[in-house]
Parts: sequence; C-alpha cells; structure tokens
Amino acid sequence: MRDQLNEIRESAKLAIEGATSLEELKEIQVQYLGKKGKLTQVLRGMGKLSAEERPVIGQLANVIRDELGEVFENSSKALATKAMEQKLLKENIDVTLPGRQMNLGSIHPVTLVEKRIKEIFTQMGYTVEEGPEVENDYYNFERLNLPKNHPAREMQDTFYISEDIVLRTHTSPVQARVMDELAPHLPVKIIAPGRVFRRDDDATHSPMFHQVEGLIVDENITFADLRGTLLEFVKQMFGEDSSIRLRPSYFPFTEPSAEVDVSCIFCDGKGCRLCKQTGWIEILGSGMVHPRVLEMAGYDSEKVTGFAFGMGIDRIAMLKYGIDDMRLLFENDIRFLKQF
Ligand code: 2NM
Repeated sequence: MRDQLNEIRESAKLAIEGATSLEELKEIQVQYLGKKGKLTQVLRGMGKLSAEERPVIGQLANVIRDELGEVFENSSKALATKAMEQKLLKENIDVTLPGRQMNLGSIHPVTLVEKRIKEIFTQMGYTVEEGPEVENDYYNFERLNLPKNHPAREMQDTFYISEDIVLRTHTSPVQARVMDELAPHLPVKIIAPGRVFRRDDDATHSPMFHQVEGLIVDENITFADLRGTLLEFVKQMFGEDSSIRLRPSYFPFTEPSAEVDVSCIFCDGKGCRLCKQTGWIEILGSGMVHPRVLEMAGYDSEKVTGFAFGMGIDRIAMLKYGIDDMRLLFENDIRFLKQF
C-alpha cells in the first residue's frame, strides 16, 4: 500500500506539471483527489490493514494529500497568470494611446456661498445644525408664534403634504428643535442652513431655495449684539468696507424686527441700477427672539434674551456673482456652472 501511495504521489506530480490549462488541471485534480479519485480509493482500502500499519499508512496518505494540494494550488496560480497574459496579448492593448478626457465637476455657487457663511459663523462660535425638510405644522408654524389662522402664515405660500405636514417654509423649525434639546442650557448659538420650499416661481423666486438662519440665546443678549454680529458677517462676506443699515420690519417670531441692508456692492453705495439708486441692497431679516418663542422652548424670557436672523443663500450668491436670474442656479447648465 505504501508503494501504491508513493506511485500515486509521483504520477500525480508529473500529471500536474504537464497540465497546460486550468481545465486540464481541474480534471487531474478530480482524477486523484476527487470522490472516486485514485488517492481516495487507496484510502478506502485501509480497513483491511492491521492495527500497527493503519496509522503509519494513514499519516503517509495525509502527507501526500497535503503535498498534492499545494502543488495543485501553485500550478493553478501559474496557469491563471499565463492565461491572463495571453488574453492581454490577444487584446492587443496600445498603451501609447492618450487617456480619455475626464470631465471634472465644479462646486455649485450656492454651495460655495453656504460654505463661506458656515465658515464665518463657526469662527464666531456658532455650531451648524440640520433638521427635516418635511416638517409638521407644530414646528414650522406653531412654535414660531404663528398659530392657525394667523395672517402671517399666508406670507409664505406653503406646500402641504397633508393637513399637518408641510415642506418647511424656513429653517426656523430646526432652531425650535435644537432649543427643545438644549433648554434650559445656555448659550444656544447655532446656524441652520438648508433647503426651504415656498409656492413661488419667477426670476427672483424659486419654489425651492436655500436659507441660513442663525439664533443666539443667552443672558444679556441685546439688539447691539445683533447689529455687531451682522455687521461683522457682512464685512467678511462682502468686504471690510461694507456697512449695514437696519430698517424696522415685522416677523411673528421676533420683536422688535429689522430688515438688514448692505451697502451696494456694485457701486459702493453711490447708487446704481442694481440698488435702484438707493445705495443699499436688502440681504437679511432679523430681530430679537419673541418672548413667546423662548417660553415655548422652555426658556425663562424674564432671564434670557436672544436674537435671530435669516437670509437666502441663493440671493447672496446672486449678489456675490452678479447673477440676474435665480432660475439659472437650478437649471444645472454646465456652461453656467463651469464659471464658478
Ligand atoms: C428670519 C428673520 C428673523 C428666526 C427666528 C428664529 C427662532 F427660531 F428663533 F424663532 N429662527 N430664525 C428669524 C428671525 C428668521 O428670517 C428672515
């Protein structure tokens, strides 16, 4: 039996070395190591051996099986490499051909401006917060001091999913959600960038646009902090020589409220077509957070105050890059997008 095994070992090795393809090799493997293979058959006969011989022959058989396994493995790898080399040769690849042109994308102007806004406010210690674009009535309106039938709800033509579910008309619900998580912790110092949706569609209004709103809540926050913060923002965004002007306004969630204008970035405030000869361009809404908004979030409006503001990123991008039609931002025409 020992001779039989050694003979199998030698003939198998010869056969493996002689194999010229992976298919041939597979066949040889079956012939020797398969269920009905030669080695398997010899092992079946081991029952007839004496108790002394059995372990010795068994061990030899194991050694041979392992050895052949390794030889198969090596030969298989070598044949696979050879097959690949032959395939490549047949394909006749011309490595001297020039590569295919890759079309690189560019960053969308709205994204560029959003990044810059985030940069400016995070440097001032604000964190960036996000929230759902599909909101419920409670967070989009109620929590911002806009109860049902409030006339100001109609200021924002809302997309309704159902009676109580809307596409958010501003990112303020994010602020309300964050205050819920933080209260009574101080300070709240956050900005909330993201998509918002209103039923509007013309050269200056898109039904989907981008907003950044900011909110700070702490002890001793004043209207002067609001003005100083927004002036610093405007200087970093539009240049150190920019100035701002505050005009009284109305928002249900702030009292008092102010519209913020920046000195015209096209004529430096001298008056031109783009600022309609006023020297000022409107860029922000802002105000001191309404005490009711603070109370609903769990803050004591006798002890803390805050200011908030909101701006359209798209509008700022249009100003910054001199784009005169908002729809250009969302048509995704490569010739337009490549310019930024
Ligand atoms: C604006 C203008 C003024 C605002 C208010 C709040 C909150 F959550 F504190 F009530 N967030 N954002 C706000 C205030 C937004 O956008 C034109």
